[in-house]
Amino acid sequence: MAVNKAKEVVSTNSVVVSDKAKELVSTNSVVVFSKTYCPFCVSVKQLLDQLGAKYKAVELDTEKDGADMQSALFEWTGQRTVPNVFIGGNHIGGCDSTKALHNEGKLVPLLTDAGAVAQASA
Ligand SMILES: N[C@@H](CCC(=O)N[C@@H](CS)C(=O)NCC(=O)O)C(=O)O
Repeated sequence: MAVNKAKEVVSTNSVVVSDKAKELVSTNSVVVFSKTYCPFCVSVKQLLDQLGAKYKAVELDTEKDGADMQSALFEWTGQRTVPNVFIGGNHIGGCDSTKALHNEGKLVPLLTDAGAVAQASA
């Protein structure tokens, strides 16, 4: 009985954490799920800073429910690593994918469409 109750709590918690991740993604034009010590995360945040993009960084190593959120992100996106980047509600991927988009000239348009960078004035 106690075991079942514990399972119920764990499963309720993962639903809550999963909803929290989805809420963050739907209410911010850019979200970087990150870890403070991760060099790939630092690199992707530096790129966004250089591009003048507004973004929400969620540092999973300092959040109380960070480990649960990382599991929820894995279930949702199939990606276990950080950074885990979302733009305009869409899953982009990690550092490599974000940089590849930038090298193809596709990152700034995505950021612009999402409202994370100002439109260049004519
Ligand atoms: N190729 C990946 C590398 C990402 C990566 O290896 N991140 C490490 C942290 S530096 C990671 O998530 N390790 C597993 C973990 O922290 O749970 C990318 O481009 O994002």
